[in-house]
Amino acid sequence: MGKAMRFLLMIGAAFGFTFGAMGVASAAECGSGYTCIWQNNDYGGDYNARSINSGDFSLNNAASSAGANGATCRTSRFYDGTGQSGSYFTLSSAQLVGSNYQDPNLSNGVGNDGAGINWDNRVSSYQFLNC
Ligand SMILES: [Ca+2]
Ligand SMILES: [Ca+2]
Repeated sequence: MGKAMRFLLMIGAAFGFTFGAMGVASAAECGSGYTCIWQNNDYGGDYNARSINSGDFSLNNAASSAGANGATCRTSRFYDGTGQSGSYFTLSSAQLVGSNYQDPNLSNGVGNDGAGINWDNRVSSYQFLNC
């Protein structure tokens, strides 16, 4: 196991414990291979994580924060419409890219392709890309 991976696991364990103790879902809970959305800002409230190639989130038009952690796919795309339709924004995998992989407040823009756009309570579906 590399030094960087050990560090990430340490950080993940630390955050998991801290936020777990407070009863609040944390970004660290977007596990390896998942793409994730949360009902509230700062990764709070109801949580929906998916690991299959594409589909609809059960938390529909309610997400206020998001994260991506693809295990073999470098990016995750989040769509306004169901069935991967309409406009979208893209986040990178936390473990494969390590930057631009989460956003605590979708209302003020998200990702590079969603910059400056209000994405609050709009996400309906997702797709893993660059696999
Ligand atoms: Ca919301
Ligand atoms: Ca929508």
